[in-house]
Amino acid sequence: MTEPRPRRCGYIALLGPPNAGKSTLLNQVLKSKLAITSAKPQTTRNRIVGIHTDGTMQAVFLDTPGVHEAWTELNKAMVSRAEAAVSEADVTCWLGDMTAMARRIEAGHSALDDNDLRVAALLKKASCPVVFVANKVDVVPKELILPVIAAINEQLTPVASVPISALTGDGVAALLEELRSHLPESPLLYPEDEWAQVTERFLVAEIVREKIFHLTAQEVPYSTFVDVVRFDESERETRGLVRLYADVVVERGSQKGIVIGKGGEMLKRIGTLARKELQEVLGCRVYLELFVKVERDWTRTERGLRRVGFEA
Ligand SMILES: Nc1nc2c(ncn2[C@@H]2O[C@H](COP(=O)(O)OP(=O)(O)OP(=O)(O)O)[C@@H](O)[C@H]2O)c(=O)[nH]1
Ligand SMILES: [Mg+2]
Repeated sequence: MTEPRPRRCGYIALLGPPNAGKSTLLNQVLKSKLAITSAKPQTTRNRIVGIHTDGTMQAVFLDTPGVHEAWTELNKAMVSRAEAAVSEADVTCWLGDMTAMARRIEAGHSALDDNDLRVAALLKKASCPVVFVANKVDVVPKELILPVIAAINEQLTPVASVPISALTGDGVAALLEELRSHLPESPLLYPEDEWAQVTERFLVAEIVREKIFHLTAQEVPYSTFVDVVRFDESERETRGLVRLYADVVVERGSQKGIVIGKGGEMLKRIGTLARKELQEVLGCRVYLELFVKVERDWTRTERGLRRVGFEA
């Protein structure tokens, strides 16, 4: 009989430009949806903790907002969240969006754009090892992977480069094995069965926000936050029903009109999609009431930022 391998435990930051697939990777590792995702950049706003535990490791993943040039107070706070996660991590995954990188190479440009260079600059200052994760290889010609890895190596020397598809799960087992080798041997950091560190209230707000990301355009998703004002579980045991009341807060009157839509149609679509998913996530029937409100320029005020969980 072979000796069991000692358990290694630690923190892993997922860092990268917006849209690289950080949240998709987190969900793939956890085999459930913890972090919301969308085809639009800057979907994730907060640091989200997801825990993968098996017989050989406990990997505490820190999903972070995409690193980008930040103008508003909200965006600056998002980028500092990402930086802070790296400073806590035992190892950082630098996620590259291979579709974007391959496109740039094919057009004769450098594989890395300004956001990739921002990630590189941040990682050069960090002391933890970096694993480069070449994501989205399901849709990228194989011959473009090596030139991208070469361009990454010009910036810094990762301890490894691992091609994966966060969407299909290809390469994710190999990535976990690589990450394990950079974690210290240690007792568990969290109980064996704990897989996330978010409240149901946060999940509800995020799922509604995700539908807004999917259904509205331009600046609207970026100007929206969701505040669950009442989470009524009094009938959860008896009738298998949770009643949820949430404010959808936007910055301007015109945005309120868009989120509500003609005859309330848009808000209805958002509500229906969110409710369906919430019933799965909460494992019971859900009554969901959404109310749209305006808080002028909340992305630019200290008070607004505190409302979305950022201490100014
Ligand atoms: N084809 C393909 N698409 C992917 C893969 N991983 C992620 N995506 C898609 O890329 C988009 C962005 O994914 P997210 O996981 O939201 O990206 P993110 O890095 O968390 O983005 P931000 O939170 O905005 O920083 C979504 O449309 C995903 O479905 C992949 O491996 N292959
Ligand atoms: Mg994300």
